[in-house]
Order: sequence, then C-alpha cells, then structure tokens
Amino acid sequence: MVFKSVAGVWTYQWKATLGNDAVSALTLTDVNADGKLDIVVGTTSGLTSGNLVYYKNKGNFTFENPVAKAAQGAITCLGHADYDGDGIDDIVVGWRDSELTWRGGLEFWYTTAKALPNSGFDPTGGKVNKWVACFVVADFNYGVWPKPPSDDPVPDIIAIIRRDQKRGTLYELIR
Ligand SMILES: [Ca+2]
Ligand SMILES: [Ca+2]
Ligand SMILES: [Ca+2]
Repeated sequence: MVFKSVAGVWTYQWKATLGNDAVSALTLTDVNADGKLDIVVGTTSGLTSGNLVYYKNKGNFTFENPVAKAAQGAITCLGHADYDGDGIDDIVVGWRDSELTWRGGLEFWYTTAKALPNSGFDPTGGKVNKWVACFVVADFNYGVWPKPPSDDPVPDIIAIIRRDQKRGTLYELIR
C-alpha cells in the first residue's frame, strides 16, 4: 500500500495484492532511470522459491502492472546500488533455500536495460552459498583522512549468512 502525506495526514493512494506470493522484502529504487522511484518486492512463493516483482512508477502515486521474474529461492532481503557504474542502481538480492539445506546466496540484478532482468549474477563466485539473512549496502573502505581518495566511492556489502539453526557467518564484500 502506498500512502501520501497530505497536510500532515496519511492518505491512502494505491495498493497491490499478489495472488500466490507472500512479500518478504522490499526496496525502492529507480529501475528505469526516469527520476521516479519504483517499487521492487521480493517474495516467498513456496518452501524453496520466490520471485522478484517490479512495479514501475507512473507518477501521481500509481504504478504499472507488475513484472515478475523467478529468483533462485525465497527472497530474504533487498537493497540497491550501482555496481556496473552506468549511473543506474542495480538490485541486490539475498535469497534462501529451505531449512533442510540452508542453501542460499547473494545476487546483483543489473538494471542496465532499464528493466527488470531475467536473472541475477553472483558477485561472490559461489563463496556465499548459504541462507542470506540480511545485508547492508554502504561504502566501508572510502577513507576521508587525511583527505578523500580521488576515486568515486564504490558501495560495498556486509551480509549475515545463516549456516544452520544456530551458526552464522558475516561476510564483507569490498571493492
Ligand atoms: Ca522509475
Ligand atoms: Ca547499474
Ligand atoms: Ca568501497
């Protein structure tokens, strides 16, 4: 549901309902680079499945019919940052398999074509292969002392991985 603040009052504007998916993650990012934030949700559609669903912002607080693409598993968390340097934020997806395998992973879904791509890319080359519980996107190695480096800061990722019922690992992906 989307609410708009009108003179300090939250006013209902728009909503969407998914038939067979439970929404398990959400991020707002400008997928098609038109200056308007779009809605991207991650879902759980079964024990080991989920979808990435993109609602393009039409303006005036309404959104186009969703475009959905199957993910590697149930989506646990979403974020965004520009990882191929084209000026458009890409979608960062954390996913999981079932509690029987604890499999999972981290993917970049590149929005270079200004649309939701068909699949993601594993930036860890298979190193992160367990249930991704959560992550944060920020620049962790961009120093400011004694002076900022000349390069533009590149966003990094810290992810928390669940390995089984009581063990986990923290991964830091730095560029
Ligand atoms: Ca947009
Ligand atoms: Ca990009
Ligand atoms: Ca960095």
